[in-house]
Amino acid sequence: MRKKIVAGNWKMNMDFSEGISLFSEIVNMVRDEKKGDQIAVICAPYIHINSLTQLGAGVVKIGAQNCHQNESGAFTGEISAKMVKSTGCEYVIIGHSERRQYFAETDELLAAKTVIALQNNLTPLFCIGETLDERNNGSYYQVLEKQLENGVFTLNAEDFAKVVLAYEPVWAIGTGLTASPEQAQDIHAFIRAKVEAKYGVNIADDTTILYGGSCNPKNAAELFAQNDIDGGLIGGASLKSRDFVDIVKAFN
Ligand code: 3PY
Repeated sequence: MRKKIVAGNWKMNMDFSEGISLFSEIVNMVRDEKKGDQIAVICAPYIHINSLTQLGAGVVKIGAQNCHQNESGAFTGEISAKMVKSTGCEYVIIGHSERRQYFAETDELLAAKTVIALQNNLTPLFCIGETLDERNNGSYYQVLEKQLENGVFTLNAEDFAKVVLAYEPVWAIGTGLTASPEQAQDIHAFIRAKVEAKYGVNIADDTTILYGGSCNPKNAAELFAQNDIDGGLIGGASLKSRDFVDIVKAFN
């Protein structure tokens, strides 16, 4: 079943007490104000995920922002999918453009992370997106197709059906620029068509595809009203409780 998801990505923000107080505000507001069947998720830094899972009480779900591709071992500073899952967390972002860019994460590595996340019953929020150069030189459809082919289309149909995709144009991340609803819908329809060609119409219809990239309370309703946009992956606006909850409510 296609789901409606609004997932906040706190990135490397919020110390321990700041995280608890922001999250408590979000939970109270979501509990009081949300009307529809949309799912609110906060993808927090690792230090928070266990406490937030307990505080969220299922009203707001928790995700990590990354996991290692190995089950365990001598990887100082890393966290495995199994460890993430053991905190009670349900989601994990894989392939955010900041990880592709600053940590040189390749499609092949991200494919391995997706497999291990699924083996540990985490829902991967798998990100794809083109840079400004790729948008301007017209290669963006090929870039996105390659990210899909090498990152998630290596999965069998049963596993792929558990993945949530997120289209995040790199040129719209942290820049204040947003894809117009038409530009975003065009890409989401393209992604769904690729999923259909690979896995068939039923899986394509059921695939949840989020938009990310400077999504905010002003543009969320118009973006979420597009046929193939099933929610958002929210950066800066997820650091303000009012803004994040207004985006969750943009589906109401
Ligand atoms: C943004 O909107 O800035 C994001 O990167 C969301 O993941």
